[in-house]
This record gives sequence, structure tokens and C-alpha cells, in this order.
Amino acid sequence: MKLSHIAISLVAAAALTTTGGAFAGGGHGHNHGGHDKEAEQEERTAESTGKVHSIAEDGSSVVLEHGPIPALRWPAMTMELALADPSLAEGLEVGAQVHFVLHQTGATDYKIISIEPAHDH
Ligand SMILES: [Cu+2]
Repeated sequence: MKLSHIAISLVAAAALTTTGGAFAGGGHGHNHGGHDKEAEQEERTAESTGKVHSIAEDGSSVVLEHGPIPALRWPAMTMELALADPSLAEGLEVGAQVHFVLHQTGATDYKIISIEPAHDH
């Protein structure tokens, strides 16, 4: 009797697991893989180093001369990048080498969420 009880418990547990999986899968349908990909892109971040060309007076953006960013398939370039918070501009100096982290906020929109002087290695 004891063994059969264990067997029944295992079957019940397996059934619960299967039901749970089917339920979760049903909620997202066949696009589950697509959803994952989308979520990945929405939360995409990339980091690189660059040199500060200029800093907007209101701290809303900086122009950086950055190196290639393979994660985004960006070549090296000089470009203006929005700062997620004006306080990020504090302590930045034109001409300084910086290490920065970008967060993708839209299909082609990126914001700097972290920027600090690059460490000498
Ligand atoms: Cu760029």
C-alpha cells in the first residue's frame, strides 16, 4: 500500500507539473519564443568606452566619441546620447575617457544609464 501511495503521489505531481506547463504555454500561445526575444530587446543594455566631446548644459545628453559596440552592431562613431538622469553629467569633463552603459528604451532609442571615468589599466 505504501508503495502504491508513493506511485500515486508521483503521478499526481507529474500531472500537476504538466498541467502547469500547459497552462503557462497556453497563455502565451505559439509566440512564446517571440515574446522572449522582444523582452530581451526591451531590456537590452550594452557598454563601451569613449571620450567625452561635449556635455549638454542642462545635463540631458553628451556627445561621445565611442569605440565599436558589437552588442548593438555599432561601429565606432561620434554621437549624441541622452543621459537617463542629468546627475550623470556631474563630474564629467570634456576630453575625459569614460566607461558607459547604454539602455535601449525604444527601437532606435538609447539612454546612458551609467557613465564614469574609465579606469587606467
Ligand atoms: Cu554611436
